[in-house]
Amino acid sequence: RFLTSKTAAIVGCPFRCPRVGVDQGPIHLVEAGLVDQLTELGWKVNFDGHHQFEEVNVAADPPIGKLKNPRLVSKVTEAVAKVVGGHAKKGELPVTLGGDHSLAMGTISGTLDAHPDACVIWIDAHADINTAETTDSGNIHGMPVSFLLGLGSPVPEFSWVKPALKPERLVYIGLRDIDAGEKRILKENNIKAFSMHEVDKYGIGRVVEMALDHVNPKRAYPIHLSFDVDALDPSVAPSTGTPVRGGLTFREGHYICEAIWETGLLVALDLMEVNPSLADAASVQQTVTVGCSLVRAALGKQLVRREQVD
Ligand code: 6HN
Ligand code: MN
Ligand code: MN
Ligand code: MN
Repeated sequence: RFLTSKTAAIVGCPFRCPRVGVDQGPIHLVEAGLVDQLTELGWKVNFDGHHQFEEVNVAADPPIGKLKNPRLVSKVTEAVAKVVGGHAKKGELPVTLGGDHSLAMGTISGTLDAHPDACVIWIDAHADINTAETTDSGNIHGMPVSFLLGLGSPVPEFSWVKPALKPERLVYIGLRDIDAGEKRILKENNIKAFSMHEVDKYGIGRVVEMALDHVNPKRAYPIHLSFDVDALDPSVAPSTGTPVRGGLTFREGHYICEAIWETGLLVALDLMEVNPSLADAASVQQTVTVGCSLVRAALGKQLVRREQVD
């Protein structure tokens, strides 16, 4: 409804932090044939090579407070915001492949620039909502949501990030590893989260429905889906930086993507934290294959339905 044509713009972001350097995740996803797979689904696919990031000298980027590589992350995510926002304004569907989940600071900023009333559905084992004050690790991939909401004391390096996301337009599914400070932030800001406990209790079908009812009660707002592959169980997606056991099954992950596609409201997709350097070849292939499959599901791969079988 919000897209002007069936065009998907692949934004490959080979970027990872704190380990500075190239992250092969997005490159593997494209090499596995993602562009052809989406073309087969009827999309015009716009992909002109992976995003080239400006180099920031590590020596010139010491921590600010606890934040690691702040200047690099800020520059990269600001560039991504412009690219994603540009595609979204043209009525295309940006599909960002990562890479570090800090990238979502950029992708969601870009989406909200083009679609100010968009809501965010964040699929993750983690809440990624630490502030500069609450973070233990100093890794900015654990913090993008707080920047988007404007929580915590402002970090001047990130002054380009507008606090454009409202807490009631955000919902989580898949959580199971939340820091104490994050728990407090979720509570204080009344942010809705469906952890694995709720997935077990209600089933994924009800959970997705409740999540949509919360964040998008009239099914009127555009949807940004940010999917961290570590939401899936490590037996399903092993090649990722911070795996946590007890995650979503293969089908639960796909169901989320399919159900969001069915709303007709998807305007942006992130597939994040695919990290091939962290595992053996078979695990990498498994994770990359699942990643491509999730993107296809979110972009409308039709399943054979009961009513079509009967
Ligand atoms: N991710 N809460 C931890 C931290 O370092 O702040 C883990 C964050 C993981 C982030 O997986 O995108
Ligand atoms: Mn990361
Ligand atoms: Mn994440
Ligand atoms: Mn995560």
